[in-house]
Amino acid sequence: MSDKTARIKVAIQKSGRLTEQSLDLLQRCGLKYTKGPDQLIAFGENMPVDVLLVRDDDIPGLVRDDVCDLGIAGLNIVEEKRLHFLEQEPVEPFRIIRALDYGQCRLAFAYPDGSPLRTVADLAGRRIATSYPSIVRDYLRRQNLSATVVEFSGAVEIAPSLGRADAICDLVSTGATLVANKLREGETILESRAVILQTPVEVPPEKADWINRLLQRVEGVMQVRESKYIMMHAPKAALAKIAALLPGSEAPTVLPLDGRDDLVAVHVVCRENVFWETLESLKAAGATSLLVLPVEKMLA
Ligand code: PRT
Ligand code: ZN
Repeated sequence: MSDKTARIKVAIQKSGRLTEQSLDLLQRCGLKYTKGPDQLIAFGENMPVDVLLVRDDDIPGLVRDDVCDLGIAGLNIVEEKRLHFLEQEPVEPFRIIRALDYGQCRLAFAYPDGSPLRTVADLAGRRIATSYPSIVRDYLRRQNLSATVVEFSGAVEIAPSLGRADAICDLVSTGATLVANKLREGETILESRAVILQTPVEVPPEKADWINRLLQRVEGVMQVRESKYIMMHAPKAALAKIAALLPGSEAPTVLPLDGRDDLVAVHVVCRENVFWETLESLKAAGATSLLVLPVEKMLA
């Protein structure tokens, strides 16, 4: 097999809300890259991994067609395309293998202020503007509702004021866009975040090996983001109580302290964020010299 086919291709968004965090994730997985002259491909220098920079809408198709082995896109786009591809051919077009910790938003209905429409049940026979026609149709079908889906490729929120729709179904994060357009948020039909997709096609072993390594590193990066290393001094008598207060931790390392029979040093990795309240409870339980450190890398 030529070196070219053995390289893993990962599609990510070229320029948009997910770009920076997707590139950051790959860098944290150890990837160093140089961008090609057209800025469409970033070539991995130290791993057999190249990154294709494309519009997010193209990512599910590139992974389905096995042009790319992996892709990172919002679940909203991924689910929309998945339903669309399934309408064409009843085989799963790709595998969604990992939810990531960025790109959070929700796909929700919204109704114009002052409109008699209040819930999904009121949408029977009405027009709904959306950029997610397959997801909305699928939802209406499952709710046994018949309504007209009007497809908009952008600026969905202005459809009601243009007289093009009675309600919309669009992505919301803070809700400010809805408020600015005099719309009231209704039911959420999809909770979304960035996800990793994998080609449905079986990959050769040398490629599979690198894909697994990359995914294991993603796992490590995700865990590290939440994890903290905590160090403290604790009275031996309070060890059990202190251990019980540590959020999401494994068995702590307990070390003797020179010249002290009553005190020990406790070191522990917590796989959850450590809040001030936790530190205060630890202190109240007798812990002293508390130190919380970020974790740089982790490999389970
Ligand atoms: O050019 P390309 O096609 O690649 O980019 P795009 O314009 O289609 O996508 P982009 O960059 O806007 O968003 C990429 C992905 O980010 C989306 O597919 C979602 O998975 C995720 N995401 C997270 C969001 C939002 N939050 C979000 N708030 N995508 C869009 N919005 C929009 C929403 O459509 C609405 O217009 O922001 C507005 C609402 O925001 P709030 O904060 O006012 O509620
Ligand atoms: Zn897009």
